[in-house]
Amino acid sequence: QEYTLIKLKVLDPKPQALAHIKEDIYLVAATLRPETMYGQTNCYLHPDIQYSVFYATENESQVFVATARSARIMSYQGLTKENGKVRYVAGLEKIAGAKLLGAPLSAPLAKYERVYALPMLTIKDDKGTGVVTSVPSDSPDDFAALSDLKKKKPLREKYGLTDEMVLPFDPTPILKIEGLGDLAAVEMCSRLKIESQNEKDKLEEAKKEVYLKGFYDGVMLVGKYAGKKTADVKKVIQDDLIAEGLATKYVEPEKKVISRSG
Ligand code: ZZB
Repeated sequence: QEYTLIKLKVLDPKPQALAHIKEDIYLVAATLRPETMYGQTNCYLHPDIQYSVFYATENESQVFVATARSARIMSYQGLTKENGKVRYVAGLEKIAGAKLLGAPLSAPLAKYERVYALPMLTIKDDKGTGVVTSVPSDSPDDFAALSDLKKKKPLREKYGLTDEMVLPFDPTPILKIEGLGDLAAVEMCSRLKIESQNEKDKLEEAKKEVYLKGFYDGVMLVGKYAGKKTADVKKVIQDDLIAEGLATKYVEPEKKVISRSG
């Protein structure tokens, strides 16, 4: 499975644990939906997942944050200096997501200049990079997690987040899906009366519906390719992002499990 690896640059003031690093630092998120990057409102980390901070690119001029598992995979895809080797920033082979929450980020193509790293409790540590970029207009999981944070001040406080990191960010219309409108994930969450990010089954159903329709037949409303179908712009937007150094490719190896659903 080939993903686009979106690079969200960590801005100042950096989280304390990363403040001493001189290279540019990126949270890297794997997605199959590069055309939705216009709708990013934040990035998600799991507070309890351990992330690795490591040198990336051939000349080690950049630092990536992702799970150790995905760092290892990246090292076999030319994303580190030496094939099969991951060089960690000293002392940062493992750092809990919690310590990176509230980090200000620059998200490629997003209308918000500055977004923040926020917690999501349903992130899996064995999929992608464990970093999930958030598009609440078109991803029901993302909308549910953002809504939880907006509704619950104690949840924000628990993770040391200020209101400014959460409240100003609303789902933005970026593509239109017939029958679901221009905020498909919001629409599905409302139809299925989804109240929180923990409603796994309903969210799965919402995701299926939005994916099925949005992946191919959505029509772009914003950006350079407005008016075109999502299926037709996916690849060009990926190419554009890569050409600008804002993304790269990432291939997730097949799981060694025989599964019919894939
Ligand atoms: C942006 C985006 C925009 C996403 C959207 C989805 C949607 P899949 O297709 O099942 O492989 N994701 C990536 N890694 C993780 C993880 N470790 N834990 C939880 N979620 C993760 O799922 C790939 C999508 O799941 C990725 O694409 C990412 O969110 C998330 F409009 O990135 B996506 C209807 C979905 N819409």
